[in-house]
Amino acid sequence: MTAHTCYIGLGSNLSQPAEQLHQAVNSMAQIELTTVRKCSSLYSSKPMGPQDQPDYVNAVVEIETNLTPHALLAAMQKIELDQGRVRKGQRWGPRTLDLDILLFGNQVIESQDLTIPHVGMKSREFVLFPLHEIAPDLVLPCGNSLIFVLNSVSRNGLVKFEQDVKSEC
Ligand code: A4P
Ligand code: MG
Repeated sequence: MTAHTCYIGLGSNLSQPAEQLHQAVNSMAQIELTTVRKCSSLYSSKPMGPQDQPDYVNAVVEIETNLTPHALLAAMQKIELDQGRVRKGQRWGPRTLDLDILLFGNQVIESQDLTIPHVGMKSREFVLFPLHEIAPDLVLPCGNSLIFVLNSVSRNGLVKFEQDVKSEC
């Protein structure tokens, strides 16, 4: 089995978002065949999508896993559900916890329920800045460096907290 380095984007804007993210990282550390390697700081971000919802807290975590991409997706969705995620069908609406698989090694995956790299990641400041904090030299599967992509987006009010998403990282 091959170990893959993966990046997970975390977001929450309901029910004590920072706490939701801490708890999610603790749960990720319990996933079989998976190790949490690095955690970004927490970031406060303006909502993308409907504006009549609270600001988000976002972070990015690096993990190493021997799971398949779909097994990892299932593990992430279980954590979302365990933390009270209710899918109400509103696109980009408020949520207790959203866990997106941003990158899975250098793989490109386009299946019905899984797209990697994550569709929106290249245009989202709340993904790119925390990702750059923990992986400054990253090159994306498309061949562009992360710093090149990062330079094309605005911070859009993104603010870094002093605190890490998980102090043990
Ligand atoms: N799916 C496909 N690819 C992936 C992937 N790489 N990682 C599928 C995770 N899931 C993936 O996701 C819908 C389906 O996407 C899943 O069933 C899975 O099979 P979902 O989590 O149920 O729905 P969603 O999150 O509401 O949809 P979506 O389009 O993923 O929302 P986004 O794009 O995650 O946006 N504003 C700020 N500031 N910060 C945020 O974090 N997040 C959102 C949600 C809106 N606005 C935000 C933020
Ligand atoms: Mg999602």
